[in-house]
Amino acid sequence: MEPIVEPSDTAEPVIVANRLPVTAVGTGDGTVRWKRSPGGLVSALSSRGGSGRTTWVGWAGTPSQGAAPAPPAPDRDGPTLVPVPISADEYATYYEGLSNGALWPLYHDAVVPPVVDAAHWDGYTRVNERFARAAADAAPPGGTVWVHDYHLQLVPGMLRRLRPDTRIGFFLHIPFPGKDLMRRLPWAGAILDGLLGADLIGFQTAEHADGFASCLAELGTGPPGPPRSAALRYGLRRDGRDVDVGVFPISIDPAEYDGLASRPRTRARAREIRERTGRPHHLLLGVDRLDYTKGIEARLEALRRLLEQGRLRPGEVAMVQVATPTRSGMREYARTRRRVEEAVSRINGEYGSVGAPVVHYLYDTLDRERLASLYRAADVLVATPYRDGMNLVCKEYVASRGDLGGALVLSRFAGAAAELAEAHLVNPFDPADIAQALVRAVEQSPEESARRMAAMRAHLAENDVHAWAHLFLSALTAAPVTTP
Ligand code: ADQ
Repeated sequence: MEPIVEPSDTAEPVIVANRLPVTAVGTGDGTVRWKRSPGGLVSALSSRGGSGRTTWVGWAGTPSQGAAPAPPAPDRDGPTLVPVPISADEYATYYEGLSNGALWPLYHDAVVPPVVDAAHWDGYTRVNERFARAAADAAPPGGTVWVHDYHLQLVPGMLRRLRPDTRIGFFLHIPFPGKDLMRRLPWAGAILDGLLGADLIGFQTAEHADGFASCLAELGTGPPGPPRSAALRYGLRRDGRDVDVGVFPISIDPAEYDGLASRPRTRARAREIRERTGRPHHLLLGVDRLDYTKGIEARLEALRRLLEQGRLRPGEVAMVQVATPTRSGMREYARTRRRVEEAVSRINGEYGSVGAPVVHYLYDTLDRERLASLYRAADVLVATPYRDGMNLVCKEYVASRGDLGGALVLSRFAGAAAELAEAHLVNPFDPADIAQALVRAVEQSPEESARRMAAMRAHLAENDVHAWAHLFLSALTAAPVTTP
């Protein structure tokens, strides 16, 4: 099969993601202000750098009637922004309903039951169609389009029909479930079909890619075959095209956190944090979106047990838990917030004293410099998701520890566990296991800390976000674009 279109000169891809890298915030006087959007995808892609000609298609973050608000003019090196409007009704069906009420819990091992509702699916389909059209309008002839995440799984198939000349990549930031979970979704076949519109489908871990393969085998077009190259995991033919499936663990820009954390001001702040938390021997830290998948309650329960058993003592141990507000209009999120705050109160009620709580809890979004000072201050970062595509927070922590201090307690069910073998790996469903790991982490010698931290930092230095984007885009552009 001969290539019918030469690759475009435009080196940078069109990025299609639910969110633009900025969010429109109403100011009350009818105008909007733009601020950086929360979340891992924005963190990862906005630190890629050198994105002069990138176009970014996405939602501005606030439901609108009619046209989306005009985006800010691009920075000198920033991407051109193409906002996709989403109405209040579509916010309820596409975003809260199908994406976050059905797909998010299902893809995270159904830690809460997914909500199945045909009206949500209709909204999801409609909004995916709108994104596909916007991408089709934005892509140059023979251009590359990189679609992101679970909100937009129908876009590759729709875009392929609109613009068969483009190369289409899809990357899923969250886990992909195996067939036993996926079959709960009445629209599993349509989602698999939508994804197969891509030339390259990327997952965070081999386990997620294998889940996708099991779904194809049982609920889709049949099992995929062997990969076309050693860098990929599976390959298949679809309507006379090659579709590649690969594993591309996302990362961060470690140099950025290394730089931030070693600034004198950050280090001074880190010392101040230790003062303000009562100069504990052991300072534990959790940083998460306040999401039921993140296992915040699991780690609080582990800490409570250690205090109850007297294995850690108030005054000697303190914990900072930063929880970023997220999806706060949804019932499960409100419930999780309540449960987390009850667990914090219970620990402080039982083991804290006036002016000296054990858990310092912030329901807030912090800037990177503040995060870096917390990372630098903490003896142990505790990341205990029940399920997580990757978990960038633990990588940010490692990158911030140029002093080779600190320890990482990490869930086995985070994608990052496949890479950071020197972390203390735990089963987040077992508070006794987390507790045991916390004790090991606080008791490890400085030499042991340094050994583990140096190994994890070496891994990150080789596998940063630039390498991630480069590997994905090279795999995507390696093959000629062909039609049947
Ligand atoms: P998230 O579920 O958002 O990302 P994560 O990977 O940990 O999870 O990224 C969170 C990002 O938000 C980090 O960059 C972190 O610094 C930032 N953040 C968290 N709490 C914050 C706070 N209080 N203030 C400011 N910033 C805060 C999804 C998937 C992950 C996957 C990423 C990227 O669920 O598994 O790693 O996408 O693919």
